[in-house]
Amino acid sequence: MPEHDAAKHGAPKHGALASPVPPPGAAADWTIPQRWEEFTAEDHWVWDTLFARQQSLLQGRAVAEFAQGLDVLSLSRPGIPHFDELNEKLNKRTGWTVVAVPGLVPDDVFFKHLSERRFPAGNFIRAANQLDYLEEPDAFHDVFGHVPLLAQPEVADFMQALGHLGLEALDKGALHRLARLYWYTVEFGLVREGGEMRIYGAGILSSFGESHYSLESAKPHRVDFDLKRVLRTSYRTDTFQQSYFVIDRFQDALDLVTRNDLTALYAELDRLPDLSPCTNDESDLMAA
Ligand code: HBI
Ligand code: FE
Repeated sequence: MPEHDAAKHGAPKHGALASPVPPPGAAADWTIPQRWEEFTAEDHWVWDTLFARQQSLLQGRAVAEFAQGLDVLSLSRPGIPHFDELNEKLNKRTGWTVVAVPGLVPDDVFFKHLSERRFPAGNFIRAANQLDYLEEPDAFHDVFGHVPLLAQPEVADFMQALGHLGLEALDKGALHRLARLYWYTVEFGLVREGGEMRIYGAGILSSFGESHYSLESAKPHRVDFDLKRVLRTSYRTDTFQQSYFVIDRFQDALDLVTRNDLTALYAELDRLPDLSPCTNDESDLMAA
């Protein structure tokens, strides 16, 4: 269970407080029909407004593959994307499918979907008078923030690997560690591109404030990705991140999760104290 809850600043609260049984109308895997025709003109206006604002802001800030993903999936067309049309393109590229869910789903359901290349997207969009406030991941965070990079083969493989690792960690009572890896990569990851830092984390890509803060503020630590350190570092869901972890290539992230025995790592790290995202001084790390 994530360390803190109550979301602010556009970073949706991940971490399932979902009840164990699917709500009425949802399948056993919590999926629901998208019923795209039921989205209102205001819902589409919210999507278009957030999309236009983020698309211009992310130029020169997001990793190049993000804009490429928006392009190959035709996500620039107005209105909330119709999942059938979106999945036709996405499935051809990396075999992924976006499925509609009512909201947060239980961790086991979430990671099972990822392990089978299905990305659960919240089938609702935030209110027009709350463009920068989000309780749970909505369609804008999930589809704009997560889906474009699922068109990128290494990211597609990485997300599926996290699905399997999530189910494994659940069995081992180590979900909090895998959730940290998910959080500091998929949600709040930074990557080097041509010597510059760029954004690839969905929690940042879908947040106006954090798209600025993550690259420009002097406050947060931006540290080289280190698997053990990430698995030991807690995170906040109610503030902008205090630490960002930077990878050099998506392939590196994939290699890290496929070439390391995470279960053995969990046992080793259980003998060490957790690290706060606020600290960056070696002494804390040396305590390892
Ligand atoms: N459910 N719909 C949805 N979206 C998420 O991002 C999500 C979830 N359930 C669990 C969950 N995330 C987290 O626990 C993981 O990030 C660890
Ligand atoms: Fe997310």
